[in-house]
Amino acid sequence: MKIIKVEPFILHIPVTSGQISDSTHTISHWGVVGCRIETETGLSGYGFTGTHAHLPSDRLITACIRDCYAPLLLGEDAGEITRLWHRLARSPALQWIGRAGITQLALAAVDVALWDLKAKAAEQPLWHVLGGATSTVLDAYNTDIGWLSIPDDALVAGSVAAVEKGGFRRIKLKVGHADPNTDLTRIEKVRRAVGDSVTIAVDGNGKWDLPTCMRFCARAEAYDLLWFEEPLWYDDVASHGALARATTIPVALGEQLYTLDAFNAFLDAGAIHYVQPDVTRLGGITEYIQVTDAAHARRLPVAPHAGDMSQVHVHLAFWHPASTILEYIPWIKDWFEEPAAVEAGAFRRPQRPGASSTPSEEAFRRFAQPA
Ligand code: 0YR
Ligand code: MG
Repeated sequence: MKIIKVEPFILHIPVTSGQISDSTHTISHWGVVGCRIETETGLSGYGFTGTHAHLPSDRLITACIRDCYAPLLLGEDAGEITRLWHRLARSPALQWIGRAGITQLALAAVDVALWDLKAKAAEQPLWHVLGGATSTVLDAYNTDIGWLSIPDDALVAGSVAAVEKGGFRRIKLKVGHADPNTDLTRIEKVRRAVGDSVTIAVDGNGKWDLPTCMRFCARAEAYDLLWFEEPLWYDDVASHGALARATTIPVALGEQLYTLDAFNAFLDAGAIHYVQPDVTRLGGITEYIQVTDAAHARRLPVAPHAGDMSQVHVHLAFWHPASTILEYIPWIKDWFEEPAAVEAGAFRRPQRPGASSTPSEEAFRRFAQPA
C-alpha cells in the first residue's frame, strides 16, 4: 500500500449544545484537524486530532503534517505503521522541536489515518484488527449534561433526563468555581435528584490548587464520586500524588498528557487511579497502546478521554481489557460515515471497516476551513 498523497484538512463543527464552558475553556465549535492519506490501491485513511477550533493554531498542525510529515510518508508502505511512527516521531528535526504539542497532535492524526487504512485494507473494524473485543458492554458516561456554564436547575433537569430518558447510568459534572462550595451544592442537588445508583464523576480541568482540592475533597467524599478528574495543573505529578494520598476519591487524568513518559511519571508516583489517555493527543494509536498496556500492567482502569468525540476510542475501548467505560459527547458524531452511537447508556460496537474516522462528504462541504 504505497502512499501517494497526504492531504491535510480542518473542519470547524458547531457544538450541538451551543456555547459551553468548563473551568478553563469556553468553546462554540470543535476542531477536527487531520489528514487523508491516499494509497495507490485507491484506499484512503483518515485521522484527526481535536481542537477548540482556533484557525491560526489549527493551521500550525496542518502545516506540520504537510511540510514535515508528508515528505517522510510519500512513497512509503502505509502498512508499516511502527516503522513510520518512529520515522516521524524520532526524525532528528522533529524530535528536537517536538515530543509534545503541535507535532504530537499532528502525529496522532497521521497515525490514526494509517491504522484506519490498515483496518480498511483488512475489511474489518479497527477493534477486530487490534485483536478483537474484550468487552461485550462498553458503558458511556455523559459529559454533555454537566458543563460549568449550565445553571443549577438545568443541570439537575439535564442529569435526570439523561438517566430517565437517555438510559445513562453514568454522568460527569464539571467543577472549578472560584468558591468550591458552589460546586459542592451543585453535586449535592444532582446526587439527590438522580439517586445513589447513578455513577457521578467530577472534572476540574486543572483549575484549582492543592489546598483548594483538599478542602473540596474532604466534603465531596460524602457524594460517592467515581473520580475527580484533572484536579490540579496537568503536569504537576507531586501535587496529584499528595492529593491521591489525602482523599478516598480516585484521581483521574491524562487528557493533557502527550507521551508514554508523562503517563509513567504519574503511574510511578501513585498519582493516578483512572488512566485517561487520548489517542488524539498521544502520538496516535501506536502510543495509546503503550499507555493502556502500562496502565493494565498495574491493573489500573483506563477510561479514555474523547478528544475524537469517541469515533476512534470506541474501537480502542471495546478492544482493550482495561477499558469498560468511555466518555460520551455527541457534538460531531453526525458528521462521520459511521457515527459513534449510544443506546441505553452503552456504546454500539462499530461494524464498518476502518477506525470510524472518516468524516462525511457533507461535513467537508459545510465545515471545511483553509488548511
Ligand atoms: C471543553 N472532557 C473534557 C472540553 C473536555 C473539555 O474544552 O473539550 O471539557 O475535553 O475535559 O473530559
Ligand atoms: Mg476532562
